[in-house]
Amino acid sequence: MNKLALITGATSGIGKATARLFAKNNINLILCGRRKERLEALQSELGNKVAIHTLCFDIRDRKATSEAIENLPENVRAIDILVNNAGNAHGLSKFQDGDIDDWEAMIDINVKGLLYVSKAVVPGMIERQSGHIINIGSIAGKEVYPNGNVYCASKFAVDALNKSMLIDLNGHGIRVGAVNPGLVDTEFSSVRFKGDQEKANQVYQNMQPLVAEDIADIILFAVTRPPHVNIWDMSVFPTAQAGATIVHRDS
Ligand code: NDP
Ligand code: 8X3
Repeated sequence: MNKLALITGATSGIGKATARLFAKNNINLILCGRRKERLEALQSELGNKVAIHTLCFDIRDRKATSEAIENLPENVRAIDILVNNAGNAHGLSKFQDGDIDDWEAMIDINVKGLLYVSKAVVPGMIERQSGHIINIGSIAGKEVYPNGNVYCASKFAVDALNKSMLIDLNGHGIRVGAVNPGLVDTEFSSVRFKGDQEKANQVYQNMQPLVAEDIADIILFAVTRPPHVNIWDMSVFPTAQAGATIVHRDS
């Protein structure tokens, strides 16, 4: 029988690439995001391969998030794989110059949103004594870099929660693991710089970044290991990167 995966942030970047690759590998999907038209487009694109259910909600909204997941129809309630991917950076400035709205967005989406979704999905996994949770962290959750402050803090929280889930869910047959990417060329930088595409492009200038499909590949690898194998923590850089701020650029 096909497995069923719920992917947050499926409308773009890593989440979207993962949805496409999972569909190719016969994994049924619950696709989440705020942009309804993108969810519908992905449903039309992939719906001839696997069963697709879409959920349109803002992950910052605790009630909307739990209601969306808890009210899933009976045939899509047994979630085998949860990919906690939705997230973004908002701004890149010194701590003292930070915008509190940006700070709140990052904590609400990257940390609290991940918690709301997990809280709704985990009870079913415990009941079935089976499941696999993939948390998308970041090199920013391993290393603090200049001006990264609250984004880094949010991803350090993801790292801590990845460890906590592993420990607390131990004995319930549930696998937990994080994928922590370095530079991946998605809409991430465009969101971070509030639509300033020139600034966003500079992040990946004169170097070859990862693409979303590289991360999707790794996620698929993790979830297709035999049931006794749990890949707990993976960090992934483009070859030109050697740390959060160490990037070799051809000039
Ligand atoms: P994108 O901006 O391309 O995708 C972000 C996704 O998150 C979108 O699908 C978006 O959907 C969703 N999202 C954002 N805010 C909300 C919200 N309030 N409610 C629901 N969904 C939301 O970026 P990436 O694909 O790069 O990012 C995916 C993950 O990877 C993030 O957790 C990010 O921190 C992490 N990451 C990215 C790296 C990179 O260099 N790109 C490196 C390391 C980690 P919608 O707007 O439709 O709601
Ligand atoms: C995204 C990568 O280096 O901008 O998490 O923090 S970075």
